[in-house]
Amino acid sequence: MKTEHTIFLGLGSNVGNPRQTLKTALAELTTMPELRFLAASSVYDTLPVGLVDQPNFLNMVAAFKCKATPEVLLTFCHEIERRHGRDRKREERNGPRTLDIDILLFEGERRNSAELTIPHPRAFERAFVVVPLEEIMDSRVLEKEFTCERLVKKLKGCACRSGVHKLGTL
Ligand code: PH2
Ligand code: MG
Ligand code: MG
Repeated sequence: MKTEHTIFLGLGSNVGNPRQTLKTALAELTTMPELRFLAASSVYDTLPVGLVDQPNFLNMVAAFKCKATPEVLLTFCHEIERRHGRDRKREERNGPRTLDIDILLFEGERRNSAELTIPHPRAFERAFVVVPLEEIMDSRVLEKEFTCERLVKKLKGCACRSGVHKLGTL
């Protein structure tokens, strides 16, 4: 039996039918044999960050137990994005997208390559991640640097809490 690691994913969408896309994407993640669903935040309507002239996003965060490596998990995320019409070759940086699935944290693992940086390099400065993440934090122990207390402290230190509005459950 392979070990399971707690992981946190950030989901976002601002093209097409974002609510339906998030719903389907979460269901697709949940049915993967390597992933075991733990918790999902509410859905938030969020002001676009990075490139402001685009529609608001819907964002949420979900936690799973994962038996795959971060690299394999990333290929799953990309495959689900692709199924929802995402074309990475044609898109603008920080621009509109049908579906974005980001690996925010992966218990016990760090990465620093062009393809994959874990913990996610910008996530903890962004209200659209921080606010939903706070909602599903509990006593789950993450990698040493992200024990729950430290993560909560880091999140509390984020000055960027505006521009996100809770819509309710998915
Ligand atoms: N994702 C981005 C860039 N800007 N803004 C919001 N509100 N939500 C996002 O998910 C988002 C963004 C790049 O992935
Ligand atoms: Mg992404
Ligand atoms: Mg992203």
